[in-house]
Amino acid sequence: MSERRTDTEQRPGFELAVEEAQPKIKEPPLYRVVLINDDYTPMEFVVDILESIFGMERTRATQVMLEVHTQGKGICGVYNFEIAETKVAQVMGIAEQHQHPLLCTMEES
Ligand code: TYC
Repeated sequence: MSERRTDTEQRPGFELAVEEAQPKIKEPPLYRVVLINDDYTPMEFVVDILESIFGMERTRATQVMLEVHTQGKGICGVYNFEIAETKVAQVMGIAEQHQHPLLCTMEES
């Protein structure tokens, strides 16, 4: 009985082309933590927040606060979901304790 072979099996010159599968996992998304301007929260309070929660030097914290003040919003940092969410909660918690209307949000980057 003759042996049956197809082009894609055993004949010389008909090797199978092997394509590597794409990895099925994606990098986790990152989130910008954003401060929103308002007319009531003291500038000094915002600078303190940027230093204590976002680890900024005073000069950088002042720049970012002024950017928020003049542009309406500004980025405090970019983090994974859990860290961004924690920072937003910390900012909102401290603002609430001091009865300032400061708003902080996160957006996918
Ligand atoms: N606009 C505020 C003021 O004039 C200062 C301020 C800056 C408030 C940044 C909120 O996210 C903010 N006192």
